[in-house]
Order: sequence, then structure tokens, then C-alpha cells
Amino acid sequence: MSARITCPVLSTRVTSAEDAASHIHHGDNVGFSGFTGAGYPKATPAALHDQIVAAHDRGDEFRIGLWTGASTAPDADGVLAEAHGVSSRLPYNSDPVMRRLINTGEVDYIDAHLSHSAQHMWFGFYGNLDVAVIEVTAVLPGGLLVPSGSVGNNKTWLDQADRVILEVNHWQPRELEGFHDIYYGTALPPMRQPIPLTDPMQRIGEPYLRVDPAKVVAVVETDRPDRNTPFAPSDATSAAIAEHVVDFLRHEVSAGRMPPGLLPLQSGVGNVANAVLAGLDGSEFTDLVAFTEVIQDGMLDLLDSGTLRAASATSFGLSEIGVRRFMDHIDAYKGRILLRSEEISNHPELVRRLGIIAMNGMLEADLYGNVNSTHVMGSAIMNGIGGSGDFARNAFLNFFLTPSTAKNGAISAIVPMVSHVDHTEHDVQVIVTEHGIADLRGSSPNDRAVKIIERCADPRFRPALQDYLDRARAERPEARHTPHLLDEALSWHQRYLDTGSM
Ligand code: 0RQ
Repeated sequence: MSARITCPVLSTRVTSAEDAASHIHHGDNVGFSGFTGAGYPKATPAALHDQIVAAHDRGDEFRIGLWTGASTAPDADGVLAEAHGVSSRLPYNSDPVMRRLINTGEVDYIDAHLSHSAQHMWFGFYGNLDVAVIEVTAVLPGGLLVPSGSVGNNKTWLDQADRVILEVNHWQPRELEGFHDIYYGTALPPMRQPIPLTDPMQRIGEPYLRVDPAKVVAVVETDRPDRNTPFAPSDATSAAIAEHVVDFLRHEVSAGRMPPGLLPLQSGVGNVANAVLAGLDGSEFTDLVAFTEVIQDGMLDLLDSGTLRAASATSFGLSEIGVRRFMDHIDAYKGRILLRSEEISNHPELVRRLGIIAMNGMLEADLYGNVNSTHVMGSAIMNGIGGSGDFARNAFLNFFLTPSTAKNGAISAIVPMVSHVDHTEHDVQVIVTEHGIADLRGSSPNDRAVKIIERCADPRFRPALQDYLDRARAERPEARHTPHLLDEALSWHQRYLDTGSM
């Protein structure tokens, strides 16, 4: 029996990835583990790729519905997309090959709030889950599973799937046991009870996932690293954004709106969010706590320096260097990092109770504070809304961060009207670019427009934005609450599509 598989029943199910993949059939809905490149299955998807390609070569149909926690990696999303083996995908993707197929219309994409994905499955909104393919660190007697580097939707997929394939990854440190808190207290309405979490680092569950051994059709052993994408080094633009955020937090503390140790932090994905964490590290703030989704390298830095006391999340999202650092000092992080299911890490009830400070990236914002986080020029998906809505709408304070321009200055991140809305003006509090901060709290649409143009827009685009606002206000004196020129509102996007520049 492998040292990682000490459950007598499940040790008899150890088999090859090819055999495991043969339990997945055309038309199945398949739930993968995996969140921001951590903890996704690494052998079964490749074997499934080969079986899909072979079926297509025979002229047979073979496509599955693919559900995950969030993004996976080229060896999970990527290989299945390359095989043209996916008919639908939810709830979040950042794989470039999968993104292309979503954008060409080959794959139906359900871009969902991450806190919704598990409960929408229980509610029956997505249909039946046929197979779960879940990476774990170890399999213990009685069907107890030591989770790996992400928890995501694993609890739900394991509970709900008809058949389960486990991948036991020897690359994941065995010492991960004890890093997780899996809450089994969720119920369906009208039987729901409050979630008994009042402190970000409180344990309300147990360290293990559970699986009914009778459902496990295969156990596959692997030894492969997570995706571990490197982060871009912080540049002048992201450093300036970070400085504005830190200054603003200082201001909130001195205004008495926040305690000196701040409130729990949530930090989104991407390079800008990572840079903001680096900005906090150079600040006077210490002993902070994070209640977030993803632990990126920047958060390890904060934990190492003591700026951050502890972090609750659902996943790691580390670079190779970050992983090595985590593994080398894993015992020192125990008790300071807790990984939970995404239905808990992102739960609106908890985000609101704890008073989270949410910091997320965006593609563009408009004059009135509506934010587009997902769709380039209104139509092509980038990644997805992820947890940004879970946190932003329910946060004590939220920031949306972006460089003021994209594509070498051809695109303004501040536009007259966003081409797609993820976060409405009601949910957006503070917009930050390298030029400054627009604090929209308690502001009318017209005040917001003035602040956003003056403080956030790139100076080259300010005159045209001001001109739009002035003419919109003049055109219909009886409709000045949120003035727009409807025939021009999206003309900046159209001009970019036509000429390559806004
Ligand atoms: O594309 O690399 O091809 O040039 O968007 O932009 O500036 O590197 O920003 O890495 O911080 O990501 C919104 C995508 C920002 C991310 C987004 C192009 C730009 C570049 C990336 P290139 P940057 P970041 C919790 C939180 C939604 C989910 C979320 C995201 C690429 O933050 O996915 O918040 N957020 N989850 O050139 C066209 C514009 C653009 C633009 C930037 N206005 N128009 N392209 N780009 N602005 C975590 C989870 O939920 C898992």
C-alpha cells in the first residue's frame, strides 16, 4: 500500500490514468478540482485527451461539460480544449486555448460568481454531475481525504458526483494535512442556518474532505507540480497604484473609519493585485489578516515580513519561487494559512460580517463608476468575474484597480460607457489608476464623473471625456442624472475595433 493511500478499500482502486479516464463518457458533466493553477488533476485530463482524440478519429462524438473551482492549467483545461472535447465550461477560466474556443463559440461558458457555483449545483441549476476528478494529497482510512493546494468546489463535486476519480499527487507536500478547514454545515433553503464564523482564522469545519468509498471508481498516483505561473515584476505603474491604495487606507484610519490594523484584506488575481500587496509590505501596517480567495506570492511576502499575521483563502496561486519558499518553510506557515471551500471563502454573509477590504483588477470603468472586469470590447471574454463580485458587493470597502491605459496607450481604461457591466455603479466604491484615486462613496453620478476624469483617466484622454460629459449634460437638460449621448456612448470601443486606437 502506498504511504499516501492508507485506506484499505481505496488502495485496491489504484489504477492507471488511462483506466481512470475510461470512466468518463461523451455527454458527461465532469467536476475537476483546481483553482488558480493549484490542485487540479494532472494525469486523467491527458489520458482523457487521448481518448477524445481517438473517438473523434473514429468519427464518434466525445465532448464533456467541464466544471472546476476556478482556473486550472494547460495540462487540464488546455489539453481538453486542444482535443475539442469540451461542450460547456464553468465557473472561471484563464487558459488561453479554452478562452479562444469560448470566444469562437465552440464552448458554452457560464461565467458565474464563484460563491454561487456550488449552491447552484445543489439547487439543480446545472444538471447532474456524472464524474468528479479530484486531486488530493493523501487518502486516509474511512474515505477521509487530505486536500491539496486548493479546495475550491471539491467538497461539492465529491458529494454530488455519481462517480469519483481521485488523483493522489506526491508532489504536494504531505505536511499540507492541517492546512484546511472544510465546513459541512451548509444546507438548502429553507433549512439554512447562519455560518458560525466570526473571525477570519476561525476553524468551523474539519481538516479533511470526505468521500463515499463506494463511489470511487479509480485512484491514480501522480507526481507533478502545479502550474506555478511567474508574476511580472512590479513596474512603475503598478507601484503607483499600490501607493495610492496604501495612502488611502492610511487616510481611512486617520479619519477613524477603520482600525489601525485595518479590516481583513481580499486581494484579486493578476499582476496589479500582487503589486498592491508588495506596496503594503513597505508600509507601516503590521499584524494584518487576509480573508481572501488566493494566496499569491505577494501574500507570502507579507506573511514572512509580519505585515500579515494570517490568511484564510481557498487556494494557492504561487510562482515556482513562491512554491519553493512555501515548501521549505511549510511548518512555519501552519496555523497562519487556512484553506476553505470557495462557498465559504467567498460567502457574502461572511464578507459582509467580517467587513472585508476588497481589491480587484478591472479592464475598464465608465464615467459613472460601472466596471467591466471580463469582456474585451464588450464581447470577448478575458477570464471571468471570479470572486470579484462576491467580495466587491459585500465588502466594507472595495477598490477596483487598473492602469489608466492598455495596449501601449491605444485603449483608455476610463470610457464614456463600459462595453459590458460586471460591477454596477452601486457596487463600486474606489477606482484607482496610476494617476490617482476616485473615491465614489456617497457621490452622485455627476460628481463621480468629475472625480474619475480628473483623478483616474490618462491625461491624453481627459479632454475627450470632459467634452463627452459636457455635451451629454447640454443635450437633454431634463435627463441630467446620468448624462449620456447614446449614439456616442460606445463609439470609443468601435473606434478601437476600426482603427486600433480609441
Ligand atoms: O492583456 O497581456 O494581452 O496585454 O488585459 O491586464 O493590466 O496585466 O491586469 O493581470 O491585473 O488582470 C481584469 C483581467 C486584470 C483580472 C483582469 C488587457 C491587458 C492584458 C491583463 P495582454 P493587466 P491584470 C478574485 C478576483 C476578474 C476576476 C477577478 C481579472 C490583460 O483582474 O481577470 O477580479 N479580473 N477575480 O492588455 C482591452 C481594456 C484592457 C485590456 C487590460 N480596457 N481593454 N484589454 N487589458 N485592460 C480571483 C478569482 O476570482 C480567481
